[in-house]
Amino acid sequence: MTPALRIAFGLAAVLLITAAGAGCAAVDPETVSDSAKMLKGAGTPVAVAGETQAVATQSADAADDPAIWVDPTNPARAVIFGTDKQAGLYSYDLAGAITGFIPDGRLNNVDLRDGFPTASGQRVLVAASDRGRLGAALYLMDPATLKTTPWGLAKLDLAEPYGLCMGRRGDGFIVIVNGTDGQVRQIRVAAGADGAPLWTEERRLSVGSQTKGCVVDDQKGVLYIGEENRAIWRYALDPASGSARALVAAAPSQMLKPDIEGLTLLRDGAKTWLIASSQGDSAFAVWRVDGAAPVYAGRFSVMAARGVDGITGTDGLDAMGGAIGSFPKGLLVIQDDVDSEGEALSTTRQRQNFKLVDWRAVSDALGLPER
Ligand SMILES: [Ca+2]
Ligand SMILES: [Ca+2]
Ligand SMILES: [Ca+2]
Repeated sequence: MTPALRIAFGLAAVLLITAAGAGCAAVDPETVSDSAKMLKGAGTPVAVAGETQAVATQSADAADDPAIWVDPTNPARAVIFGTDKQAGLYSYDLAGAITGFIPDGRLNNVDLRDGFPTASGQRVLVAASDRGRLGAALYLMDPATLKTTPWGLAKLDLAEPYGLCMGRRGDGFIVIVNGTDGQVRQIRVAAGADGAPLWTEERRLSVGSQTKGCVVDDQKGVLYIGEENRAIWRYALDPASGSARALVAAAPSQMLKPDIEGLTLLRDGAKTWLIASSQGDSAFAVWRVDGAAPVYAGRFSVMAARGVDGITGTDGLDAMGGAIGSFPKGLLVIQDDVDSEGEALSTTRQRQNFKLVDWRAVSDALGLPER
């Protein structure tokens, strides 16, 4: 929801209360669908491959952002994390079944990095933006057992933590959290001698207005941030670069209809693709970003198939290239605003979940180069 829309809903609520007198409930913006009454998206059609079980919170904006982990030594072992922004952190298997839930409150965006050193050995560091406790909620997943445990909170001076992404720079595990006021905090996280998390702030940025989606290209040392109503920006991950940035794409535009929501990267051999949720028309814009400057490659939308409904109004998404379970070239996991009853096209939001999409279907639909 944009600040302008928040104000509009606030005014609408005031008018309703004025007209109806005391006792009329205010409109909660989280109960208003992000699908904008769209039955399907405006991009090149791609068939959905599967879906997760719905999150438990119903009739509200709930499911928000996923993150994929795959065992580097066995692509059949994978975990999909997904937030319920009213309730906590889910984990799913590749069939979409819930394998765990940590009831940890208002977690919005989630990301992870492998190989995090602790006294007990390497763990997967998982972080989620926490709008209730105001910071980055931290978790450790044991890659041997696939069990995830809460590990503490990196408290941040953000008015409302919103987007979150993670990166690696040298030995450093970097967590970036941005806020609804466009403020960004970049911290470096490590395990202290006592086993508790230690974090130090590396940089703070002001993007301009409400920000959310972000993603880090560890290989190139690049941080992409989406300013919901205006643009996708590219910063260097190195904090010495300060606030220097370059424009990737502006909005509203042919490519992006606000809100600009989730951002993710997919590595396919030597190629790296940046994928952005164009929430305003339920599409996903794709750029090739391994060269000197981003090269736009097209837009897709995800349609119903195999008894699974299509995707509209996406908040967060994640993608990973290479073999993952039954997906030989890569997998996208994408939040769906309306997990429709009976799988029919619908804009009536009762529950939300995450959809699975085969990267081959996207690559074929957009005619992306094989090599
Ligand atoms: Ca939403
Ligand atoms: Ca749907
Ligand atoms: Ca469904």
